[in-house]
Amino acid sequence: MLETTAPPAMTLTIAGSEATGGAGAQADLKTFQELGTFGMIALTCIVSFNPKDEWNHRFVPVQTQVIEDQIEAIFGNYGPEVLDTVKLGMMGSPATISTVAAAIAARKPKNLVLDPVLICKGQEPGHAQDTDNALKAELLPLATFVTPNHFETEQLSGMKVETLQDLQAAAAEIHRLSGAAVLAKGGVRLAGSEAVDVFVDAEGIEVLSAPKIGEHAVSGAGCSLAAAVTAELAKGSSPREAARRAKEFVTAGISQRVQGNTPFDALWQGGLRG
Ligand code: PXL
Repeated sequence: MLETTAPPAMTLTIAGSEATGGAGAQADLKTFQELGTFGMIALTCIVSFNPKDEWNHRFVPVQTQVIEDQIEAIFGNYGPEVLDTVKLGMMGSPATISTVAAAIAARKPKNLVLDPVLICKGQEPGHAQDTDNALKAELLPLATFVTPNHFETEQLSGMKVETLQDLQAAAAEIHRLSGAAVLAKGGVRLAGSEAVDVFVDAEGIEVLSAPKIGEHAVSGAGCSLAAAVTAELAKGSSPREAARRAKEFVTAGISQRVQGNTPFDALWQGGLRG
């Protein structure tokens, strides 16, 4: 007799490719798999770091029709009752944001985790500002969970963040504006020996803290954190529990980071394997 086990929880990321495998959809898919879910990708753009130009990001958008086609294929295969948890990563342009916002609004997944990736090294500031505005106007209202980094927390809250108290106030403001659960990342950007993140939902605020591992940001940490939240929500965790587990996943992954020729190391999603 064939042994049958319960089917895995399903997870989708709508995100960009980062070819070296540190960040983006690659980090998301590895995280989804590592945490025991069945992962899928609808690709929004392709980023290729340029070793001949200080590792700046070469950026190519995927045509909006092709983004729609991928999402149609995915939800055609697994309806919203089966696939109820979606992560949004790098969009890269206002046109992509509008396309994804319409596709998501039509399907209304129960959990929508927004990693509000605002700027990509090498993009023009004007373009980044348009993307920032579109993200705030069109995607933030749909999100049930949002994971801004230090810079994105300042942008979304309109507040300056220099201390843990500032991070708490800004995270609470983003929660107030969006209604979403917020996991605002202090990471290595706040002074002190601890890497501190702030979680806020309707039940209140919680500071998540782990000893810093070095003083440099690690590529893929933000993507993996939001993807781990996504996987845990898909498996049925509460937002608060998902935030705690995601922090553990990322801390372990940073301690097992891999080194290449880029000036930043990459998180290894297998960190909890021991
Ligand atoms: O870490 C943000 C990020 C997200 N998505 C893609 C990226 C990056 C950073 O390089 O390339 C595709």
